[in-house]
Formats: sequence, structure tokens, C-alpha cells
Amino acid sequence: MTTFEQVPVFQCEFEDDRTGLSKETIKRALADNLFYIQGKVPATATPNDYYMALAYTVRDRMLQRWFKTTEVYTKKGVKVVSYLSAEFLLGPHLSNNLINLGIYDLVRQVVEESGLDFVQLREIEEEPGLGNGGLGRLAACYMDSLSTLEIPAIGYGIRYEFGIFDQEIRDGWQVEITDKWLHLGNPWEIPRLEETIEVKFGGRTEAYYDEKCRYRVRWIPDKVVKGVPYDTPISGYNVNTVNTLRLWKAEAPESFEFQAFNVGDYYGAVNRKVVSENITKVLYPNDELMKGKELRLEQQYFFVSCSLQDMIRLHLQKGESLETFHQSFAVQLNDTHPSIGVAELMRLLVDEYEIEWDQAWQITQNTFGYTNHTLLPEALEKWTLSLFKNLLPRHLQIIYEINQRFLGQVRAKYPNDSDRLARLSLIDESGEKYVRMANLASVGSHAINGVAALHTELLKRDVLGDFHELWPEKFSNKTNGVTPRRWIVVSNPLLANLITRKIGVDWISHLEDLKQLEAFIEDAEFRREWRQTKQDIKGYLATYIKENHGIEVNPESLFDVQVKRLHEYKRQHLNVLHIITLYKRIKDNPNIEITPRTFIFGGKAAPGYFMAKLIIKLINSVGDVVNNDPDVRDRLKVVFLPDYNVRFGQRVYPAADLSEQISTAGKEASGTGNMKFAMNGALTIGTLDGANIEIREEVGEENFFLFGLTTEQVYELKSKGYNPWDYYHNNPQLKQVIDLISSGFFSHGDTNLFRPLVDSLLYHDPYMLFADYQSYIDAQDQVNQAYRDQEHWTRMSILNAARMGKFSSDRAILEYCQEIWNAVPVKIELEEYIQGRA
Ligand code: 73E
Repeated sequence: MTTFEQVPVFQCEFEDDRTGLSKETIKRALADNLFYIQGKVPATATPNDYYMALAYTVRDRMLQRWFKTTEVYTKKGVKVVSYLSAEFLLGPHLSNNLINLGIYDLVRQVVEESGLDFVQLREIEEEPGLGNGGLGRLAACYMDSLSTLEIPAIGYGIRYEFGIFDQEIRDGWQVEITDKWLHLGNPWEIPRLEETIEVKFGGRTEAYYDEKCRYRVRWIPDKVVKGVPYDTPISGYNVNTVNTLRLWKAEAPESFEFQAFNVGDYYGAVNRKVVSENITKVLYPNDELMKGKELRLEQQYFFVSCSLQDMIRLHLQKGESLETFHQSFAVQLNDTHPSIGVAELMRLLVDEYEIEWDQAWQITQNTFGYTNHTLLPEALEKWTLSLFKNLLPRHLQIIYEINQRFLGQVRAKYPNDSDRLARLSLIDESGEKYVRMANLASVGSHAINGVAALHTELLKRDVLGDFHELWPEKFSNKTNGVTPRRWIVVSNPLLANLITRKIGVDWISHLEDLKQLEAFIEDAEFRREWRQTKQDIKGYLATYIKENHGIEVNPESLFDVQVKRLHEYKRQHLNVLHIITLYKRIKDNPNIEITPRTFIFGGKAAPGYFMAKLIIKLINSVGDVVNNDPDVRDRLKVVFLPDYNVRFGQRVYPAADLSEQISTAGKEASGTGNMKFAMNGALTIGTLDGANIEIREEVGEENFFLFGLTTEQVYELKSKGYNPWDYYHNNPQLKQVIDLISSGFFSHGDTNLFRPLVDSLLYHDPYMLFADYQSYIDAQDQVNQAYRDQEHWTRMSILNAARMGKFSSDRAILEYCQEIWNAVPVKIELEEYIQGRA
């Protein structure tokens, strides 16, 4: 029995009737949780009450492991990976935890034997949409792999009250709805009120001499905010490790506001409370201009300060001195969003713990690693000096000091090179002055990595070229990966079962084992089963689309899918140009033989990104025409599925035949959807961009539909002077397609509606759709041909899945552990009485 020795007055034992795995115990736990936690009896219980009871039943079964994991980490003094991310896009917890605990079938059976509808309950869960897209989802996949690999780890982030907005489509346009994901409660989190931390903002600094006559600075803030941690257990697959995801919620401290009450400023105090609590209200949608988002810097500093203070507390609790902090924690910065951590750790060490600057700097550099996720200049974070000075006056001083010392080194190495100095400086002084967060992260970290081979090369050459010249040894590539637990086992049980029947279950935590499937490639029966599996899943998706969106799609048609955030560089509109090209062919010759296709789109546009929203409108408008034209005879269907999220991803990746990865070369840092599709047996049509390049290398060029300019060709064409107009004039097919849009054919005769989009293409085309158009159409024609030979297509599909081992997040995490974090697995052993896995 677990005994809480550290609480001598309260000697208690937790009996196994709360965590047992016999059917009777689980049934009993469901009933107990319904009654004692939800306070409901069957006569009054809603489906949500049953869902909550079920969720608590599952959470209870993680608690012993969770508790034990935390205890081992504290007692053993192991090195802990601390993943700092402004986003964790977790997706639904229930199924994932059931799979990881090995009790999915058992619990499902019990729920059904109790007369409840398991699938209905599963679908009730509100997914925590605490991220925008790939970057946030990557953090979630990495948390899963860290636990599965038994690496001591903690994720730190923000508990946004409202996550990424819900998307509705009205009259073809995107409408944003607040995501009230917490409205019915969140059974997966536990608030740890007693571990609340204070964070300071604003005010001024003051120099003084301490008792030893040393020059010091103190920060007198004008606001203090409380950070309350909410912990969520992150289970590993088939292991006892349950790591913690700790998300911070901002609250106003009572004591701080109390003074205001006393002087009679009641409303002023309430107002300040509201302002403080606003910090964690809402997730910022990306792709908006970075300018002037004071609240975003507040969010970043808030969660980073809470997290670093929390780590220092844990470190000191072990009885260690701060000189060894970097031996306790390897802190990874998920992009520049948490990069203020560099200045904050310096402030904590120097101002609060009185460590000498040079030593503090050593500790800081040894602590941090920085992952860059984008080369797009508009996404590189920078903050005006005035904003910085108002919000974080002490940090600005520290940044100046770091910069001065750093530029001193640069000057010594490259004398008389003021251009280089200006580029490397933490402060951009070319116009209005800014703090450059990528530079701060690069200077303050011992390791810098990109997220795919090409991306890392471009990073080294362009965006961080000067840093690479200075410190080549800091740079490495860590190609992204995704977790096969969520992205195959949870999302595609039919395929997972087929694979397991052939090669056993080890592939789930050793994805390289999928290679063994290649041995069955000549087995016609296996190919038939593979094909049938895909067909069945496509059938489910077709039913779902019919039931939820009223659109009839043919499950025998080729499912051509592009799901990702809407952005011009991702080129959803290039996909549309292909659809219109096919439509035009049919209109010109209604009896033409074409491979029936269903085009499926999903994705959100940043609320302030007009062009992305116009692309959504275009997709829907083209869909309206194509889907209702009798000449098409249902051979083409275009569906835009609203509110694309993790849950819908789980439905759509397994059902895809063709994965659209068509960004302009050099623009998509990695992509991770590309991996999820291929693992589930979709073939890719793609450019040589991001991780597509490595996927193609792995699966073989004969099993990949390549098109488009290379990054080098893109640069070359740009520097020669790219003129989209020439392509338009010289390609009659392209001209017809563009003219059809301009003519108002898809907009009820309105020739203005899509003009901004068409004009942007004709006169600028920054993402070179016109340059890649013909090559894309040719590749799509090859897809059509290939799909007609179902035997051959199936072989390619099997080979794609079989060769995706590299893209498991387990491989990526192992590389981070060995090459950046210096972290090793720690086995979590459970007392024998705790029931094993089902
Ligand atoms: O290519 C993806 C990459 O796969 C990249 O665009 C994305 O990160 C993924 C994971 O590595 C990404 N997101 C952001 N930057 N890069 C971003 C920027 C600002 C706010 C939120 C997210």
C-alpha cells in the first residue's frame, strides 16, 4: 500500500479499489464517480456527467503512477527535461490515455455493459485547443514520447481560458467563435494552489550598494500577478511513467489589491484584478502581425517566470545550490515565445540569488536550448524598446548588458565589421528600435536547432547565418516527428490491428519495425486487406460528412486532402487552381474520362488575415459550383470541413489517399501533417520543402509525387525578377482558370469578390503559384493514372507506411536527449500490489 510517510499525523493507505482493473472495480468506480464527484444519480445524469465519471475513472488509474513518477524524480535527483512552450495542442485525452494504459478495450466493454454508449461519451470530451497548429501539436507529441521513453520531463505552458477559436462557415466565410473549452469542467487537470508563484510587471529599477558594498539593482514593480499551476498527467505508452504538464493561470493576488480597498478605490481594485486575469484569457492566433501585442509579451513573461521560479524551487528543495541548476534541468525553448527566459533566469540568478554575472551566464547558457520553427520574416518576434521598458524594465537592462558583452566578443573576433555587429546585435537599430528575440535565444542557448534538414540548412545560411559563423558547434538538425500512439493506434485502430496481426505490437513504440511490412508486399491477400481497411475508413468519413455537413461523397473516389492552417505559403489556392482545371476539362468535354476525386479541405485562418479568409471563401465558392453542376455527375466533390482540430485530424488522416504538401519550397519549416498522412498509407503530392524531402528519401522517389521549383530555383527566379504575368500569358490552361475566377463565375457574377486574390497572383505572386502551376497539374495527372491501377497504388501505400519509422516523435526525442539535453531514461517501478496492465 502507498503510505504517505512525510505526513506523520495522517497515516493513510489508498486501497486498490480505486485503481483496480477488474471489471467489477471499474464499474463500481464509474458509479462512485458519478455519485460522489458529479453529485448525480442516473435519473438526473447528463451524458456529460457520465463522460466526467468515466474520465475520473481513467485519471484515478494514472494517479499512482503519476505520484510515483514525481516522487522518483525528486528523490533520485535525476536530470529533468523542461519543455517551455506557449502552446500545447493536446487533443482529446480519454482515448489516448486508455491506449497508453493498455485498458481501452476493457474500459469500453465495461462502459457498454453498464448500458452506456462509449462512443457517445468519448465524443463529448472538449479538446483542449491550446495551440494554433504544428508547433503546439509538436509539443504535445513530444510530451507523449518523453513519457513513453521514460525520460524525466515536465512541460510548462499557459492555461488559456479560451483556446484556438472555433470556426464556423457562414455563406462560405470563416466566422470565429470563442472556444469555451472549460465550460463543463476539465477532469484531467489538478490545480496545485499551494504551489502558486508571484510574477512582477512594470515599475522601475533602482541601483543600490549591498552590505558588502557591491553594486546591485532592485526592481520595484507596479503590478504583481499570481501564477496558479494546473497539472495534467501525461501517460507514456506501456510504461509506468506519467509526467506532468504544468499550465499556469493568472490570478490577481488578494493582498496586493487589498490596499486599494482600504483607500476606497473598490472599482479600481476590481479593474486591476480583471486586467491581471486577462493575461491567460486567450490564445493568440498566429500569422498576425507581431506588432504592438503587449498582452502577448505579458503572457510569455508570465509563464516563463512562473516556470523558472518553479524549477529553482524544485532544485533548491533537493538541497542543491544554484551553481548546478543546469545539471537539474535542461530547458528547451519551443521557438522564441519563451525566449525572455534567458533574461529572466539571469535576473533570478544575479538579482535574487546574488550569483556573479559570469557564473550566472554560464549556468544560463548551459541550461537553454532553442528550437527555431520558422524562417518567415514576419513571424520572427521582436518587441519595441518602449514596450519592453514599460513592462520589463529590469530585463531590458539585463538584455543591454548581455548584448554589450556579446558584441565585445564579436568585435574582438571580427574587428571593424560594423555591419556584422548590427546584424548580430540583440537590438535592431535600423529604424524604430526593437529587441530581437531570436538573437536573444541564440546567444543565451548552448544548442540551436531547426526542425527538418532543409530548414536547418537555411537557418544556418540565412536567418541565423551570422550566429552559425560564430558558433557552428551550437547548431544541429532535429527533424520533427509525431507520436504513432495518437496518429495510428488511437486514430486508426483498423490499420493498427492489421499491422499488429502481421508483425506483432512492438512497432507501436519502435516505429522502425514497420519495415517488416515490406515482407508482405507480394502477398495479394495482405494487399487486399490493406485496401479494404482504407476503404472502410473512407466509408466512415463519408458517413460523417453526410451526417454532419449534408454532403454526399463517393467513398470509391480518390480522397485528396489538404488540412492545415490557411496561409498563402501553404498554397491551398494552388489546389483550387487544380480543381478548376479539372472542372474546366469536364465542361469542355463532359464525357471525358477522369478519376473521380473528393477534395477535402480543413483549416483555420488567423482572424486578421484577409487573404487567407478569402481563400476559404474561394474554396467554398468553387465547391458550390462544382458540387451542383450536373455535367460533373458527382465525379468531383469539394468539401471544406469547418473547425479543423486534433479530433478531426484523427478522422481524416486515416481516410486520405492523397496528402497535399504543396508549400513553396523553402517556406514550410518541416510540416508534421505530412508525416501523419504517410504513416496511414496516403501518398504525398509535394514540393521539395521541409520534411517532405526526407519523407521522399525514406519512402522512395517512385512512391511520391514530386513537383515544383526547388528552394534554389525559387531564389534564383526571384533574383532574376519573377513575373507571374508571363506564366499567365504563356499557359492557356492557367489563363482560362484565372479568367474564370475573374469573370465572377464562382461569385454569382461579382467580379470584385476575388479580385484581391487574383491581382495578388497576377502582379506579385509572392509564393510563386504560377511558376509551379504546370508542374503541379502534371503531377496530379500522374496521380490520376496511378490511382487507376489499384494494385500498384496499394503497393505504394503499404511502402509509404512501412518506411515511416524515422518520423516517430520517439526518434526525435531520443536525438534531443542524446545531443542536446543529456537526459537519460529513469524506470518507474510500482509496488507489486498495484494492479498491472490489462
Ligand atoms: O512547418 C511548421 C512546423 O512543422 C511550422 O510552420 C510551425 O512549426 C511546426 C513544428 O515544427 C510553426 N508554427 C509557428 N512557427 N512555425 C508559430 C509562429 C508563431 C505563433 C505560433 C506558431
